Amino acid sequence: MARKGLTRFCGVCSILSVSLAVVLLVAAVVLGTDSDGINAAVERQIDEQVTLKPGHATYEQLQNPTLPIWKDFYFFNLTNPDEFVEGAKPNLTQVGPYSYREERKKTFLWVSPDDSELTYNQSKLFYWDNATSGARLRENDTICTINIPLLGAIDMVEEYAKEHSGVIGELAKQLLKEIISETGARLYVCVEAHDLAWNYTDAFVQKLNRSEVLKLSGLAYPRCCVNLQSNGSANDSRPSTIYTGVKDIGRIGQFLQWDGMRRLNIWPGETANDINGTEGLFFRPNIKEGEPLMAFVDDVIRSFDLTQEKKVKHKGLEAWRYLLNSTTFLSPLYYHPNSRWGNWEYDGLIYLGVIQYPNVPVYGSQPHFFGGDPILREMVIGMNPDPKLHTTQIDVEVFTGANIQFRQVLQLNARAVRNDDFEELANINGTLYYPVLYINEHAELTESFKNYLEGKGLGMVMGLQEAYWPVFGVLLGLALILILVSMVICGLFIGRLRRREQYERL
Ligand SMILES: *[C@@H]1O[C@H](CO)[C@@H](O)[C@H](O)[C@H]1NC(C)=O
Ligand SMILES: *[C@@H]1O[C@H](CO)[C@@H](O)[C@H](O)[C@H]1NC(C)=O
Ligand SMILES: *[C@@H]1O[C@H](CO)[C@@H](O)[C@H](O)[C@H]1NC(C)=O
Ligand SMILES: *[C@@H]1O[C@H](CO)[C@@H](O)[C@H](O)[C@H]1NC(C)=O
Ligand SMILES: *[C@@H]1O[C@H](CO)[C@@H](O)[C@H](O)[C@H]1NC(C)=O
Ligand SMILES: *[C@@H]1O[C@H](CO)[C@@H](O)[C@H](O)[C@H]1NC(C)=O
Ligand SMILES: *[C@@H]1O[C@H](CO)[C@@H](O)[C@H](O)[C@H]1NC(C)=O
Ligand SMILES: *[C@@H]1O[C@H](CO)[C@@H](O)[C@H](O)[C@H]1NC(C)=O
Ligand SMILES: *[C@@H]1O[C@H](CO)[C@@H](O)[C@H](O)[C@H]1NC(C)=O
Ligand SMILES: *[C@@H]1O[C@H](CO)[C@@H](O)[C@H](O)[C@H]1NC(C)=O
Ligand SMILES: *[C@@H]1O[C@H](CO)[C@@H](O)[C@H](O)[C@H]1NC(C)=O
Ligand SMILES: CC(=O)N[C@H]1CO[C@H](CO)[C@@H](O)[C@@H]1O
Repeated sequence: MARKGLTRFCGVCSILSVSLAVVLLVAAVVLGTDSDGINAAVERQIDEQVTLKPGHATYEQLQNPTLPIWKDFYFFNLTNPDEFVEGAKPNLTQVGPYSYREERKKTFLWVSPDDSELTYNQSKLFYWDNATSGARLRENDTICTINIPLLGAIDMVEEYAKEHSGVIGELAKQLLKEIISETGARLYVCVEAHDLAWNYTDAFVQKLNRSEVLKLSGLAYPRCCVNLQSNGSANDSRPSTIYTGVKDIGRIGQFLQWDGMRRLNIWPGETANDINGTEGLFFRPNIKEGEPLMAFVDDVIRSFDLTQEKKVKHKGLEAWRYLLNSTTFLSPLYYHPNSRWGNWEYDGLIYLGVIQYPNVPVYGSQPHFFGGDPILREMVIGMNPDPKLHTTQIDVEVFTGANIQFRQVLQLNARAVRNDDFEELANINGTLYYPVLYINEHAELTESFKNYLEGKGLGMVMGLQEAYWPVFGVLLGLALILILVSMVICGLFIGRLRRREQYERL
């Protein structure tokens, strides 16, 4: 009787341990072969965590970003203005960074009833930061550069004269010449660094703005001042609407409406007027290898294609590095898809005249014409392109899609064309793309932003990912041990039974 009980106990025991081992084995095999399934489960968890809802990191970051952002200005100071006026190549010396801390604040105005769209307005303010500016640089340093409003006014009057041939056109030119000589405008201006970056005026600009005659002919300058950059989002204060990711996580952060517009109406090509991509501070989560992204850059009022380059690591966080699509700066004369953005002659530029108000002949490029036609660098003295400094790169954290570090660079150039009617432009050698300044808007991952992301669920996700293979190993090991143990126990037991049976038979 006791023997029977013992046999049954042992049988149950080994059946149990074998089935547990089988379960563990199956779990390990599932984990090993169906890592996609497991990853999908983790991804769903992340998707849910990053939607723009109160309490989520993305929501808080959108409203009030804690990753510190700076906008740095590097000016190309004209050191030989008198020779330049006489026809010499401009000799430019880079001075900078003149560094401003950016404060981007959004006021959330409305959420759609199904939580899928969020409407806000935004203010972007900039504050001088002595600590991150170059040593001994001050906002009141004198910077000399080409006279952009003069180039704009001459362009405008020439355009006008083409449309009104004969006396009227000639009169307009004559009037502009009088204003130039009356106000003492020259081919270059020297102004304070702060003012050149944000807001400056002079007698010439004011006269253009106030002249009654110019006003009558529609040629008046519609502003009191020259604003290369705006402090306070003058043009970005009407509401914008973005997707929250609740319905379609793939579109999280993408614009439905920007600054009150669903489409732009400033670019010549249809698709150029689409507002595609996010504002660039975050993208969709779980980005795959090779996946392209788009960002809408409000400073230049257009979208850019971003191309994935490689994985990088910052403070232990993995990120995909994105670069501007290599076609971005190709001349539309040779790369036709770019003609939707207007026209430019040389590789390395983009036309930005349409975003200035009024249209002035301003072109964007990478700093020091990096990657551009060498002709551009030879037009002036002082260009030293460097891929380590002069390209745009955006590092997007692989799980959450948060932009954790970036460098967004843009140089502004004014086009001057030789014009024998105006003595100021009579000594220009053909067409000159004159670099005025370049801007580096940048952020570096801080320890506190990293901790913030980890506290908001990224830590758990990374833990899951890191625990994955160890857990697989432990499961497999346990299963093997259990099988081994039950084999040994049963072996021993069966052996003893046999011996006992043999003994009893004797
Ligand atoms: C810029 O160049 C002018 C001469 O053209 C000079 O007077 C001025 O000090 C320079 N500014 C800086 C910041 O070096
Ligand atoms: C340009 O200016 C720099 C600094 O003022 C000077 O060292 C250099 O010789 C100049 N180059 C030319 C070609 O004039
Ligand atoms: C931008 O505007 C704010 C508020 O009016 C002001 O405090 C700040 O100094 C301005 N920044 C610049 C660069 O002028
Ligand atoms: C600005 O920063 C420099 C160091 O870059 C420092 O020597 C200087 O005292 C600071 N000036 C002010 C006004 O804070
Ligand atoms: C420039 O500003 C500093 C203070 O930031 C001041 O000490 C200096 O006198 C100013 N220079 C001029 C030429 O106004
Ligand atoms: C620029 O400065 C002028 C004063 O010179 C001021 O009247 C104007 O409001 C300023 N414009 C902006 C956009 O800050
Ligand atoms: C001159 O500038 C002011 C302020 O920037 C603007 O309101 C006004 O309309 C301009 N004048 C003309 C004739 O465009
Ligand atoms: C955003 O909208 C609110 C409420 O309508 C308003 O008080 C605030 O001034 C607006 N902010 C900007 C930057 O336009
Ligand atoms: C850009 O946005 C427009 C309008 O939302 C859309 O029709 C178009 O497909 C988008 N283009 C790309 C490349 O995503
Ligand atoms: C650049 O973008 C265009 C679409 O605008 C796309 O067709 C092309 O494949 C992209 N090139 C690279 C290198 O990403
Ligand atoms: C004018 O431009 C031509 C090329 O377009 C160049 O060969 C020549 O050296 C330039 N002259 C001056 C004075 O810069
Ligand atoms: C592109 C764009 O919307 N520009 C606007 C900037 O603001 C001025 C004045 O409000 C408008 O006239 C422009 O259309």
